[in-house]
Amino acid sequence: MKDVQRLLKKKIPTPETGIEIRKSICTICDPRTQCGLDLYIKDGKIIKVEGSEENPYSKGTLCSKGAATRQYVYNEDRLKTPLKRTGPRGAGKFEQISWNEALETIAAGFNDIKNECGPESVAFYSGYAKYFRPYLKRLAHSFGSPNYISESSVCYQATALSQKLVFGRPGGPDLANTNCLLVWSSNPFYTNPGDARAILKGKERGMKLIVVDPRETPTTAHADIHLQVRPGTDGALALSMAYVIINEKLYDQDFTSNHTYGFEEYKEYVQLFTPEKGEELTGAPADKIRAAARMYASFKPAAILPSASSVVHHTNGVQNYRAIFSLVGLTGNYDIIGGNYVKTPSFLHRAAFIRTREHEFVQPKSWDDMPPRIGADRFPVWVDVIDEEGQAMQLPYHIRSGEPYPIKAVIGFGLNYRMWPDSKGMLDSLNKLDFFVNVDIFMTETCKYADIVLPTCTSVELSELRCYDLGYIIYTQPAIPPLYDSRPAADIIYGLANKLGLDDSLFKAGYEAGIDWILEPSGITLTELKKHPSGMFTPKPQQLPEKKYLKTGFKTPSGKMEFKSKIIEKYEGRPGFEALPVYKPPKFSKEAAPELAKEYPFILNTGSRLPMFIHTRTYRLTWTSSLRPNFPSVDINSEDALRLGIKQDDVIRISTPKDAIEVKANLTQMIQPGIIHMYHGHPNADVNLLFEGDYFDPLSGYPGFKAALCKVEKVSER
Ligand SMILES: Nc1nc2c(c(=O)[nH]1)N[C@H]1C(S)=C(S)[C@@H](COP(=O)(O)OP(=O)(O)OC[C@H]3O[C@@H](n4cnc5c(=O)[nH]c(N)nc54)[C@H](O)[C@@H]3O)O[C@H]1N2
Ligand SMILES: Nc1nc2c(c(=O)[nH]1)N[C@H]1C(S)=C(S)[C@@H](COP(=O)(O)OP(=O)(O)OC[C@H]3O[C@@H](n4cnc5c(=O)[nH]c(N)nc54)[C@H](O)[C@@H]3O)O[C@H]1N2
Ligand SMILES: [Mo]
Repeated sequence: MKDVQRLLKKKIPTPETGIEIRKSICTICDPRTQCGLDLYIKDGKIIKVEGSEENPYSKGTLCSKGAATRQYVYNEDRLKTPLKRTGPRGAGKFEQISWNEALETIAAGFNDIKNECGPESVAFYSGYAKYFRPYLKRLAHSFGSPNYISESSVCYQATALSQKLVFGRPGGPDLANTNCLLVWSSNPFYTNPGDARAILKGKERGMKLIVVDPRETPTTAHADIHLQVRPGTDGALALSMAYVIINEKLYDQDFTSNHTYGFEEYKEYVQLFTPEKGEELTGAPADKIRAAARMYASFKPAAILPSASSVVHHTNGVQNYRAIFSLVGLTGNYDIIGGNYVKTPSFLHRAAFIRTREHEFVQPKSWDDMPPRIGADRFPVWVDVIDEEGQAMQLPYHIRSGEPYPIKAVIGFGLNYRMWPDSKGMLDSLNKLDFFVNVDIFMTETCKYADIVLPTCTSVELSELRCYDLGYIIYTQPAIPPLYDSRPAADIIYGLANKLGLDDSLFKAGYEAGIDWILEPSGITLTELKKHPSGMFTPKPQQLPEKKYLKTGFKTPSGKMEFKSKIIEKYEGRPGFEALPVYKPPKFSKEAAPELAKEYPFILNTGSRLPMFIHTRTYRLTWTSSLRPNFPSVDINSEDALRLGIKQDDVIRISTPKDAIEVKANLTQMIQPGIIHMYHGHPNADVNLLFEGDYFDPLSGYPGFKAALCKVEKVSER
């Protein structure tokens, strides 16, 4: 074989082979991972993908999803051109149209609605993708609509809400410096490789690890103590740990005396939760509760790693998380190195230790100058605490009721109706709209119901700004041009701003000028960033002192850390609005609904992540789906399966009072007997059909995805 051919076969980048390496980031997972990519390009095509050694976060590693980048980018489901619906909604009949026609039709439709009903009648939605959100939110507000909403209304925001109620400013776990990590309902070995690496490193230096999880997972396998609770009982566990910490005088008395509000009432309430009571309520043994409380309170500094989803996907989620975060204050671990340390986000919730004007960019108008956001009437605490967005879970109700004003049009960037509880109800609501536009990379089921569908492209086909918590910043360059006639989401947003005729100087200045404007206070420019295709460390990282509250106080109504919430106090009397972090079992549980539990004896827990899937995104990739060939399936404990005569891959029916689905059984020891677990979002077996749309937490509006009741019957042998 000739030399060049051999080099070509091995995909070696040289001038002779014409193969070159371009840098990018993988955003199939979003937003905390963003692993660096080395893309081998030949004749404008990606022929090979590797993790980039230069990226200080991922250091050359990639997970199964990132390794399948080529299947994601070159997928046959990719949308190729803008489309206009010609058949009935859902039929998938479209005709190709030009970008100009598409954007003009959308702009004319939105402006008509604005003139007839007001700008608030158009909602701007983002699915799980993140990079374009600042521009989308500005578009909504600049248009005059308060209704920028996103998937974060079922992810992260309620965790933030709980922390903000307690501390004002959320503090993330300082994984690199902690001596005791309490992982409360997360499984980073499947969901966040960076955190998993930090846990392994921590273990090497002797860090203690406590994990609260109803299942056995790779994370619990590393734990010194695994507290295996029943789903949704986390509040009781936290209060029980507080009982031990307070009564054994392991708490930080200086902090509780000088910097907190409501400690005496909290202390009194906690007395109801002896470890024995804790065991009865949660299923975790009293001795382990005692041991965990002592360990967390004694090994300093200690940090809590929360989840964006598991604890808040409950009808009592915010109260449970308030009880959990109260432990951080109780033990004096708030805003210290190695504890839950407060970092100011620079861009898209990540802290690169630079000052930016992101907030001014995304919030060009004050909320007071716009009509109330979606969900404002039902979720006043959300409006008081969450600055970012409306409560997207209320979108279907708002569309159906037309109250307090009609919603006539929605433009979704990655809208997937199966994300909502009562997914069928969500689809019915979308079908009531006058005008529905969806932007996606792929022709999804939801796109089939849209009036106009716009094709966008993947991270390797565009330029985006990202920050990493380790003080690193990158502005990516396209490794290949956008495929077919697709466009980066930001281009679509800027194009639409233009066609809508918005009088907005930052939109008129263009995408890159906007980013430079955002970055200006940091002194970093895009010109500089472009010289570093793999990104760069922040030249002069901002110093962040510990205990910033000593100078500024807490950003809460009392100016202190609040065991008792003054914000919730305003609404006391409404069911679920108790100022103390009061524990209640999930609304549909044996404890709270014993009659229902007789007919529906299993706990239904959904959406625990699998390493190869990310919501609905990677089902279509051959490599990732081959790692889980019997998918979709539902997890059932082997003992329960034996009792019900169910074998691996038999078809079983899961029913709730709302609906039923049929799906293959996956026998496992990972979950406890009496619990059924199912992944969400699969078109062939959509578990979100089984949830009532109003099965939610009254404080946050989050659905009780992690604990409802169901029954299980065998349908057929495999
Ligand atoms: N591979 C992959 N990674 C992902 C995602 C993905 O889809 N795939 N999604 C991303 C997103 S959007 C999110 S929000 C994060 C979620 O990230 P994680 O929170 O780390 O992941 P989950 O698997 O949702 O939940 C973690 C654990 O919570 C446990 N759990 C379930 N119910 C309860 C409960 O009531 N109490 C307690 N204490 N634990 C409970 C589950 O058993 C599970 O092991 O992952 C992100 N990363
Ligand atoms: N039962 C149950 N339901 C759940 C959960 C659960 O645990 N249980 N978890 C909830 C949580 S925490 C989350 S975060 C949500 C996630 O739910 P979704 O937001 O629905 O998540 P995805 O399927 O990742 O993304 C939606 C769409 O965005 C498209 N997309 C990807 N990248 C881009 C892009 O750059 N631009 C555009 N325009 N589109 C893009 C994808 O192709 C996909 O069609 O699901 C929630 N739903
Ligand atoms: Mo999420």
